[in-house]
Amino acid sequence: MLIRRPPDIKESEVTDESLYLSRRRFIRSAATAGVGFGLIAAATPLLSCGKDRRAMAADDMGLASQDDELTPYEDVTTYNNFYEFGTGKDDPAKNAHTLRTRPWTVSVEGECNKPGVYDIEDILKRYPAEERVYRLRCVEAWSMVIPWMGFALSDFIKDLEPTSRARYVEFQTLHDAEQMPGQRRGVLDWPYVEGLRMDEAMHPLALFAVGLYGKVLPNQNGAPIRLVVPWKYGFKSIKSIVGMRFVSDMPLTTWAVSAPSEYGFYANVNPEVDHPRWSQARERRLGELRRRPTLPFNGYAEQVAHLYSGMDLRRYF
Ligand SMILES: Nc1nc2c(c(=O)[nH]1)N[C@H]1C(S)=C(S)[C@@H](COP(=O)(O)O)O[C@H]1N2
Ligand SMILES: [Mo]
Repeated sequence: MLIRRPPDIKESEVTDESLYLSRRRFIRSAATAGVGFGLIAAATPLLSCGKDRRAMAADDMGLASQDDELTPYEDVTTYNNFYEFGTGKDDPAKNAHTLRTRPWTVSVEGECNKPGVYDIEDILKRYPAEERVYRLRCVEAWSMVIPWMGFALSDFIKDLEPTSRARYVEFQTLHDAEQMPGQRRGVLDWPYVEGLRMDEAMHPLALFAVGLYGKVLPNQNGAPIRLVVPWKYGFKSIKSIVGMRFVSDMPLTTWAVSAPSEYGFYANVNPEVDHPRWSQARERRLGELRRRPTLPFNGYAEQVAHLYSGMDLRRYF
């Protein structure tokens, strides 16, 4: 198998592993000391030394607002959807230890100039993780605020040089029932597949997450690499990615295939378009009692609404 390094790595750009680790350790200590969002946000410039201007701009846009308290680590890592490990919210935390996250590769195919098989270690070196605090809103009407560690999906995609025929990008989760016992059951068509339109994928808020709370991503949260698309319902944020493909036609995504009347391709968080079986007007932030109103595009309308101007969002839900 051909293992390629990501294109054009300049040695000076490769982040020193110890720097990466020390940045992570710093956030962990801040987080475990029980400090709220304010201090973490204040610490961000320190943590992100050495990152480029593009990433800085994304950071300004990406942070959750001051009203958002971080969801405790315990909740983020024990209340999960990851059907490959069972359909109960506590199943992934109990069962995901069977996933082996090394060695791990992401294979890239389709309409791009740099297809290949990329090793996770090379990816981590080439694209240093920075902290971004994003809300995650599940279609089931609960939400969390998570300090993700990751890098812009657009940085990775640019280096792959998609051709003009690439209109969408498709992502695939590992398909191995031995490591993912939930795949023995036909609850979904395996492997889990998700996709984004190219302009969505290139938006600076779209993140490849490799950690949270300053630590390596726990298996149940999609180790070793997952998508986080904060303005869309959680099911778009596909976990444990092993494949990416640039395509011309809209990908057939797992939930949209499984229940097309309930889950669309776009899946933008929208309080005005209900799920057929429940309202999307409100949400329950984990750890809070009173439900809060759901915000259009999960609160990121200012940054992303223009991507959908002229589209009927009731039809393209
Ligand atoms: N491969 C895969 N990715 C997945 C899922 C899944 O079942 N399998 N569930 C999705 C759903 S419905 C949600 S809400 C988020 C949950 O992410 P979290 O458990 O890290 O909070 O992961 C998404 N990614
Ligand atoms: Mo979800």
